[in-house]
Amino acid sequence: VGFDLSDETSLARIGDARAVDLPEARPLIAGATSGETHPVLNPATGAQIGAVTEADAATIEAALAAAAPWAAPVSERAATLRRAAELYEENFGVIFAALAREAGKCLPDAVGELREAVDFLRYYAAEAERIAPAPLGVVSAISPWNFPLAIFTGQIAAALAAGNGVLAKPAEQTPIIATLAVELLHRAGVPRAVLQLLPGQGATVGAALTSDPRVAGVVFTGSTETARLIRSAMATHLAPGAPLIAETGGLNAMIVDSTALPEQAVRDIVASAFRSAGQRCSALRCLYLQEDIAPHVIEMIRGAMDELRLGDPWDLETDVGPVIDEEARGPILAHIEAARAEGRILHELAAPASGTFVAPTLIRVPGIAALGREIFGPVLHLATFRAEELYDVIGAINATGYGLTFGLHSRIDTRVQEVADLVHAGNLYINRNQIGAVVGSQPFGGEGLSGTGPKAGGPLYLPRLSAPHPAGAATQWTA
Ligand code: TXE
Repeated sequence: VGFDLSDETSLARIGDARAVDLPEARPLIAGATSGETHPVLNPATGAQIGAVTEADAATIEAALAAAAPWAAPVSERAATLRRAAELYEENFGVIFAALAREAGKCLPDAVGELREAVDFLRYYAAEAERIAPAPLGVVSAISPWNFPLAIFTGQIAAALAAGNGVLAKPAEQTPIIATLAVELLHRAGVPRAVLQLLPGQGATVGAALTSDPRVAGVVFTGSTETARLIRSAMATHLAPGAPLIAETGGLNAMIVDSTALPEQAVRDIVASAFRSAGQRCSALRCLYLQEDIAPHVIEMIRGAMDELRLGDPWDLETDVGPVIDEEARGPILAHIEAARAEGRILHELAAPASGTFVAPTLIRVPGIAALGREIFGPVLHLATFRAEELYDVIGAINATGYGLTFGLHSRIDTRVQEVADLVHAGNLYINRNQIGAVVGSQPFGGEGLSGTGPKAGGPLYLPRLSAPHPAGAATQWTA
């Protein structure tokens, strides 16, 4: 990737991007558009940073009527996606500016997100060349605001690599980043009828794109509740067997036993729970500490939390930016206040007065069952266990019904093996940072309430978005 936060030239170019103009967010379709225009706000300041024109019913119909699979041969599709990856890299300044201003992303998180986006483009290009998939038809891609570039691009890149047409519906909160990305994909050579962008509300635009019989499949990342709505809309309106790939929330745990290396564990705990202000589906929500090491490790967590800097996402010193909006912040603050009323706060920082910040907070809980649901912010819950309670802890983690990420810090090999076998989770992190995934080498996705699979950035993803090969054509799979 053509930038580096330790390199002077990159830093100068990033500095120049502070005041760069962002495009106006709007439908990008193969036809005329119309719709209402609304302001877009910066979560760190509340200031208006731009505007979005949301797709109305006529625009959605025009996009559905124009939508077409990508007829180009697989080599051309792959080359176009690789060209898009280059354009993403060349335009890092404006991309970082949009991620900071519209999504409140700190620079190191923005760098990680751009890397993941270009990895998805290149990975699915290579996968398409490897398996030569045939398209399903036109696919709807419904994405969230927490990775408004990486998840948005990953969904689209996979569907396009398989030769599908794509109707992309970005989250309400992040239409500008989506507009930037689709402009770059069009500039790389993806035809306008093949990739169309429809910004707007989930209940209107999202619902329309998941309940039209012209749609052959849906890729979705967001809440478990919305995934349920989409599944039932698809069952009523789409062809039988139309695939839904859903990646939803998690209630992620980590177990740290008394043989763990405390420095390493604490570094991983704090990064997983608080980076991106806890707004990652992979983030650690409930930490189980073995009782005999708990006082010492809690002290170390407090110290590491005190090192976190909250503030302007554009400032290189900042570790924790705001949460996405007031609607997201309200329930997180209410959850913290309920814990405070019960005297369960173990540590908390101070948040900047303006913007939608939530101070990183450590809360004592009896166990993961006390969380009930995903708290999508910088809040870490902590429980302790005695050696003989390990199986009860694993049972409680599995009983949440989610199964996205799970971390374990232990130096007993047999325990690592046993716990890894027993815990239901799509992604395991053993003695390492419980953050995200690596496209192509550690594909990402969960089980149970956390999603349908297949894992993003893994070899089963493209086949799910492709027409089944005719019988006997399995030889198209090459190693
Ligand atoms: O999600 P929604 P929200 C979790 C997290 C968060 C909660 C709510 O716990 O607090 O979900 O977030 C579109 N038909 N995650 O409200 O509503 C919507 O417009 C079709 C975890 O942002 O699910 C947006 O584009 N589409 C997560 C997308 O769905 C609909 C990331 C996601 O929004 C729709 C985000 C409908 N009826 C939230 N209603 C993760 N897995 O990382 C909404 N949408």
